[in-house]
Amino acid sequence: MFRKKFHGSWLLNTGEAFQAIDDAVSPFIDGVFILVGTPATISSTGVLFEFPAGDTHPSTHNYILKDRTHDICREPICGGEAFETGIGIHASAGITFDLDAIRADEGNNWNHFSARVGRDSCSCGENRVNNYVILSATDHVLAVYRRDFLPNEAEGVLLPINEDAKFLTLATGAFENDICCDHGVFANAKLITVKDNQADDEDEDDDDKEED
Ligand SMILES: [Ca+2]
Repeated sequence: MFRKKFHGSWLLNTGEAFQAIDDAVSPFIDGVFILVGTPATISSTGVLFEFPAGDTHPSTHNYILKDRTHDICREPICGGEAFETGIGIHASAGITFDLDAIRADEGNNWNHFSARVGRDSCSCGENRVNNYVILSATDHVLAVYRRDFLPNEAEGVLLPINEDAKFLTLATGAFENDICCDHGVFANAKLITVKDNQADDEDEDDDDKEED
């Protein structure tokens, strides 16, 4: 489900909405989910998140994409700006990363999640998405970023992460149960180090491995 390759059709949920990812496939991805109902399971340990009912939909379109949005032929465009890297999520779906696996692989020398969060230019008029960045412990949610976006809108997000956070979830909800052109984008998504409350030290030890 997490690919650069274009699948090109609707993906209806079958079975469990949350699909845990085997470590042999990727130790950094805890799981993926289609947001078919609320509250929704967002981690392999059973963390539940109460999405608004309007965020749900029986399907998503295409995979969750590395370095592409669902305007598939181009590099990630977020809020009208082009990026080399990013994660594209078509509503209604999400992906959860295993922060302890990233710590074990790369060390724990980062303390924030950073991204340009928004939409590409695909438009079905006033149809909005809700984009989320959710931090969780093994059994409860710790912190949530949420904003709704129209096409071509975006904003910078900087979310502190402490040792209690075991999972990082990126999700795009339908907002009003309509997913036409609901292309959520998390451009330049990274785990970075912020010192003295300044975002001027972007450690290169980012989460690119999450995107493999
Ligand atoms: Ca929508």
